[in-house]
Amino acid sequence: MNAKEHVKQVFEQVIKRNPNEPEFHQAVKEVLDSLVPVLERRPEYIEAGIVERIVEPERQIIFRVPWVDDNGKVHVNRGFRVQFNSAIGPYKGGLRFHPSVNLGIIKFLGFEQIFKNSLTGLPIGGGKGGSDFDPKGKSDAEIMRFCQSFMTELYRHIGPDIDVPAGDIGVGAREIGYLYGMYKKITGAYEAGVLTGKGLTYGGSLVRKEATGYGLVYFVEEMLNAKGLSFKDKVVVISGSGNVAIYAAEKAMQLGAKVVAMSDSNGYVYDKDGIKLDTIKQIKEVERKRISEYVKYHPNAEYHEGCKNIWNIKCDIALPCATQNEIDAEAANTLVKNGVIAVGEGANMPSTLEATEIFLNNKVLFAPAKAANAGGVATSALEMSQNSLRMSWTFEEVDQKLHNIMVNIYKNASKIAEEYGYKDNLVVGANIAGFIKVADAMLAQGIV
Ligand code: NDP
Ligand code: 2IT
Repeated sequence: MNAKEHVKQVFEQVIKRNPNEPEFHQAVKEVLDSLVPVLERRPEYIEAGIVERIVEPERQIIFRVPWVDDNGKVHVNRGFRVQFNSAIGPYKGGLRFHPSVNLGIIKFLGFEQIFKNSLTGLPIGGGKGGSDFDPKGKSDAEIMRFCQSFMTELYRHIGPDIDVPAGDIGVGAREIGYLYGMYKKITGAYEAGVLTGKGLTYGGSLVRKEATGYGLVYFVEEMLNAKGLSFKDKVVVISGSGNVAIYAAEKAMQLGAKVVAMSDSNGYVYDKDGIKLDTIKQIKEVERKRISEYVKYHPNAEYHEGCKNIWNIKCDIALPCATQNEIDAEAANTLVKNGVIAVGEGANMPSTLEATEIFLNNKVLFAPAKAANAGGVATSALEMSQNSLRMSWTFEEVDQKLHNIMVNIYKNASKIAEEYGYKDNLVVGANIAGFIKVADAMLAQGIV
């Protein structure tokens, strides 16, 4: 069968079989469209049903998570773990705690994770999980009880050689600590490699906290360097003010850029003299408050309600680091009109399909999420290595490895894009490069 027709049929089946999951459809569409030229060259992938199999999770687990709040009231949330593909390693991917979480969101994230993890060059399969639990406004004790309840079900599905969760939106070092404590208690074994993003006192890796943001900036710097450009003296806008956004800002500033705006889900701050990152860290990492607090410390900065308008700020480099579909066609057109040179996706799928098209058509240097934010999971895999070795590497060692991985991902994605006739299109390059390794492993392992 012809490759185009094959991809079309698989996509129709995905829509039919997974109704009401628009984010999952979107993620699949982008990848499948990129694969046509590979399938034309490699008909054995079609014969072995690789595409039909890769869009179907190996296993999807949905479970009840009951917990009791500080006033004694009972709540019931829903927990998810989608074990998408284990062809090249144990399932690996974060847990997201956010009220918007549903099966379709976890599937889109798990699907993306397959290709991202493959791009790192490390032996990790793709998975994702989470809950519709809202951590905002909850006490530490409530967060702990929720995490413990979540783990009393999740533990039976995970393990250092089976499935290794980590953080994502709403899940950071605090949550990983509570999750790990309960896993250890239930199993009665010190299996440090079952979770990553752990604290440094019990098996965590240096640089994991910084890794996604730093990795994003390393990737974008490489993409800029290839065109004789760099972060130096560039004006940068970063959405979000969570883990990814904060460390993207830190590295961009270290490379000489000026970060002028950051946001949360309520609004954004604009500081034309450059955001003071220590203030953001204090508000977000220590006090867990809203970004609007920033102007109390820096009265010359502006706070604006609503997070979307952050993309109206004129900038050279835009780094969306909050959530999916935060840049739509309108925002993309505004960024282009304002002269944006590069867009680097720190969040997963932050640009809609239309927005991505607009960037590519306007020759904006575009670093797609799967490639550009892979530094987090890559460093998680380095954490797993250190846990297996029962050793820990220095900050410099891990940072150097992370840097090399990001440079390699850039080189592979851009080389493959060019080989297939899509020079400078890193969307196609990343999708193809990520796919081939997984597809070859699936081919070798038979129809399973
Ligand atoms: P955090 O929870 O630390 O921060 C998330 C940030 O994004 C917060 O500022 C949050 O604002 C904002 N945000 C979240 N959801 C929305 C929404 N629906 N609308 C507007 N703003 C929103 O998460 P991370 O920094 O870890 O994750 C950010 C993105 O990066 C996600 O897409 C995640 O999947 C991706 N990612 C994360 C990796 C990691 O290692 N952590 C690795 C690779 C990708 P508020 O506090 O108001 O909710
Ligand atoms: O989207 C992602 O890559 C993550 N949230 C990190 C996953 C991980 O296992 O470190």
